Amino acid sequence: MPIEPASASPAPSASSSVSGGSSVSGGSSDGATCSACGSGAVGEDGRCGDCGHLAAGVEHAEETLELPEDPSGDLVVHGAGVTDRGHRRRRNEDAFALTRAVTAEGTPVVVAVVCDGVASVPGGATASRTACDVAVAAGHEALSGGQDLEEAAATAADAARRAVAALAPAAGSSPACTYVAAVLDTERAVISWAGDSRAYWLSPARPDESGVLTEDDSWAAEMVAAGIVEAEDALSDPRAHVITRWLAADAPDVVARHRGWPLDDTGVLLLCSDGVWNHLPDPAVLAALLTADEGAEESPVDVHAGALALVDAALHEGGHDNATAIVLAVAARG
Ligand SMILES: [Mn+2]
Ligand SMILES: [Zn+2]
Repeated sequence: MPIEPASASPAPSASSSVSGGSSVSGGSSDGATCSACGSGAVGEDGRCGDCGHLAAGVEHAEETLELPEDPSGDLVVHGAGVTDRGHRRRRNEDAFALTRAVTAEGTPVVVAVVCDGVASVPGGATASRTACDVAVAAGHEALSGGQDLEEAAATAADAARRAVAALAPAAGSSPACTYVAAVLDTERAVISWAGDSRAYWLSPARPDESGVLTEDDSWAAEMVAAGIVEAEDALSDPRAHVITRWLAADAPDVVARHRGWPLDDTGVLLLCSDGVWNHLPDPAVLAALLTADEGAEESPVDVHAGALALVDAALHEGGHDNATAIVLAVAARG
């Protein structure tokens, strides 16, 4: 079993915690044994027939989620995630998880993770799938055990780090991935990251209030932050997208960074891999791709259509990389 904590406690099945359903295609692990429950067979759709767990390397997958009845609040969270292999890469080494958890006090919480497997070493798809599964399992356990959002976010990121590090063979290169996660209730989110997958705050009604919540762990971002290179020059440098932090056995300084963010009902939290933001780095452009949900007046945007639109826009721009987006909208309960 390559997955350290998940072998003892299977990751919560995404399909059991979604209300809007899910779909997936092009699984490359058809016929394999499920890495989460250890007994089910992975079907043509990339999912375990027993527990619903999503295998690594799935070409295209979608999930939707709505936060369950919140006894204390008048806000609700709608979420949707989409990942796609893109047009140029042989397989999808991105992965995502979108799940619902409950705190010790009974408050519903969303735990969402996007990881991007590093393509230059083998095992990127396994690294990203492992990090997502282990992070949500550890995050759920931490929340039900009494940890607050900040503590649970740190617990999840650290569990993911250790699990990906444990994938490393005795000799040779270590499977690696980036990590960006959000642990949120209807009032605030804690964002965690290592690498260049990003979190954005998007305001469809006021696009100029949209912005990036994470700082890339990349050559370009570090050169600009240090005042060594101008932003325009940094991004055209061949080293621009070399990441400076990641999850792996051989990663330097792999403690994820964390940032708190207050939520209100006017905006949307986006988690995405660089396959989306490389094509569409401008937060206002991303916000403009989200559309109002005509059918559900309680959500500021149609989260499923929004996640699909973001990934489709990246594919339309060339789709050079795997592309993944999770859209989380907080809304006043209707
Ligand atoms: Mn990528
Ligand atoms: Zn299974």
